[in-house]
Amino acid sequence: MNKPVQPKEPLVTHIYTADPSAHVFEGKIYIYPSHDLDHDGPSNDNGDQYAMEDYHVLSLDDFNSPCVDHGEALHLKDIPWAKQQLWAPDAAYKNNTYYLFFPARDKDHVFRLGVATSTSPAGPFTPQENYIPGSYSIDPAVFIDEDNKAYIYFGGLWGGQLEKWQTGEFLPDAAGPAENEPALGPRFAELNDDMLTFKDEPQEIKIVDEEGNPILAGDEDRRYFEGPWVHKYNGYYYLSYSTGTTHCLVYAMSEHPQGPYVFKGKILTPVIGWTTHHSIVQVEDKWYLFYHDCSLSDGVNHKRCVKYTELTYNVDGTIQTIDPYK
Ligand code: FUB
Repeated sequence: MNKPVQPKEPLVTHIYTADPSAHVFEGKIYIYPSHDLDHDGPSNDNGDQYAMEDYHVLSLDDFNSPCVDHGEALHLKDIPWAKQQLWAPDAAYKNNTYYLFFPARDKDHVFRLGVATSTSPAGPFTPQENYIPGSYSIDPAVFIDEDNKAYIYFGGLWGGQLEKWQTGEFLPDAAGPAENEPALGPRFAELNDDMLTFKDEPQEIKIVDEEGNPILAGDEDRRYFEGPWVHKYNGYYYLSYSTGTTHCLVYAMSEHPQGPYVFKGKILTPVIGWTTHHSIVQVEDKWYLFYHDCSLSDGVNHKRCVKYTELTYNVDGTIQTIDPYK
């Protein structure tokens, strides 16, 4: 694809891509997406249709340039502990090394988080022998603060198995909280300097309303579902995520990386397709939302395409809601 990328258009059309995590590395915009497979297998609430087997890294020199596909950066067959389903990844840079964080089901069908390393932001990445000890569920997002501390956020309901970890152990038959109980929050852990291990056991992040009351599990317009992302703007931490069943990207704000986070509003109204997943990145003096929809496959949920658009803050730090099709 040699044409410059356009806002709200697929970054690439030769492969299906989803779950974009965008970062500026070495003066370019690197995007770490899932690589959706073109198959006709079963589709269900367990997410079996998301049967991805590898990662490709994409990059843009700038927003007037074509998108470059750097090819396969990591394959399932090379990850000793992983059995299936390479879902939404993220990347980070520290210790002169690029780290790719990713979820996959292990040999017991339990989702875990893995790490792979490279000297280049485009990979190829070499996976660790085992998953991060104490890790579980899906959708890792790593945020490195101004003091160089690195934090990982993760977790997703339903196929992402977060409900099954409420006691700290994997209970295969565990259900989520009742509608009038606090919703499950994403998990948070500080990473050790090696970027390969958690400093402490992951903690649950609290998301509350403006009065400090927890967002309830039945509040599907606001409750956490999957796909956490944390960025910092004007000294505040912004936790954004998907609401799942109501298909919105929403955000909450905090003065601390571990929260509690106060719910603020909607970033993106529903896209074509069931899932919605994103990242937010500053490029020079502007901010951008990377997201996906299923327009490239005319609405097939597991054949998605990554897009971007500019994101605008109001003077009070709130974010303007984006309609992906206007
Ligand atoms: O791509 C597989 C899963 O779909 C991701 O992990 C979720 O966030 C959703 O986008």
